[in-house]
Amino acid sequence: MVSDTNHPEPFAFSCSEGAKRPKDIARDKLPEEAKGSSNKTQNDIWTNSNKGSVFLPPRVFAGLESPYSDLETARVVLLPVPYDSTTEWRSGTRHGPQAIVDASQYLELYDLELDREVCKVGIHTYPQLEPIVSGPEHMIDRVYHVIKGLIRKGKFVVMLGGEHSPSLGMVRAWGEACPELSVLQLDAHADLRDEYLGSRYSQACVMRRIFELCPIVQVGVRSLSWVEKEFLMQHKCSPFYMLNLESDASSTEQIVGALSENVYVTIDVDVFDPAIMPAVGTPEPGGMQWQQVLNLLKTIALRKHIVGFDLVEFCPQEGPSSCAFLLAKLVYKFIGYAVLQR
Ligand SMILES: [Mn+2]
Repeated sequence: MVSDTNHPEPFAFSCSEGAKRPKDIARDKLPEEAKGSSNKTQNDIWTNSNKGSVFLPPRVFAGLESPYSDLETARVVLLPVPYDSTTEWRSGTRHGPQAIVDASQYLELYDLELDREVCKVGIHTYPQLEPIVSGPEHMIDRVYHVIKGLIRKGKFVVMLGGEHSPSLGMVRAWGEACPELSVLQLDAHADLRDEYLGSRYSQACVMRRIFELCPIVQVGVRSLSWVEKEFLMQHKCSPFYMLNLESDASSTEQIVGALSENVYVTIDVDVFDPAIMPAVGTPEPGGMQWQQVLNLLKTIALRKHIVGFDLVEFCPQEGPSSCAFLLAKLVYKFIGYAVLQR
């Protein structure tokens, strides 16, 4: 865990040929007892590898190795923020970042759609950011300072939550670095309350605080309070509600048109339909489908400059392991769209 931008290289792999993962290349280097047809489980192999220092447990996104995982040369930095403090119903989003990194070991590094090995842009997995328990505003500040440092290094930063409130730290940092920033929010909920359970920095207030910084475009919303609806009407804002997305084929054009040139994207994974993404703190029926989300992100990445994104509110213990894999794939594909397409 770290709390600032100066950290040692978390892993030092000795093998660096091409875009391969440790499990692709290391088998012939395993100690004899970890090979062969014995009834060794994967855990046994990790244990044996610790003895012989053959390879390390895969705690890096997609199991990437040097040079593709090196901080200095990576275009992309993944920042895991296992913070989960203001969730009101099903907690456990603190386990989200690790579950995504673990599932990412099973990604194919070649992306059929983009016809590229996306990882060759360099994806560095930053050590998990240590939570602060004195309140979400302090955690938001910590995220803000780390992101500022990574922006100075010219990185494309992807935050893996954790709950939604630290997204404010990301937007604050990008708002200072980028003129005319707008924020695209994919979410089942509006998150526009001024205060919730005694805090103005609760995850239920995150988009209200972001709205105070820059324009927001909300997509996939299907649940909000009357007070939030009134707030939207007062400010002459209207989300792209789930109801309209389904019936209006031109909504993608309208969403693109509502965004400024520089776009930050915050994805609350409860925007997906609970049939494919039940592993969230606050599931809402009737959400977006996989291909629908990909098509939207791809179009926006083609037409706008995506500065960074986050993926929040994933609560792995509430669903099958396919959820973690879906999100690992989403992270990988969206990096491809945002970094390779323009
Ligand atoms: Mn939500």
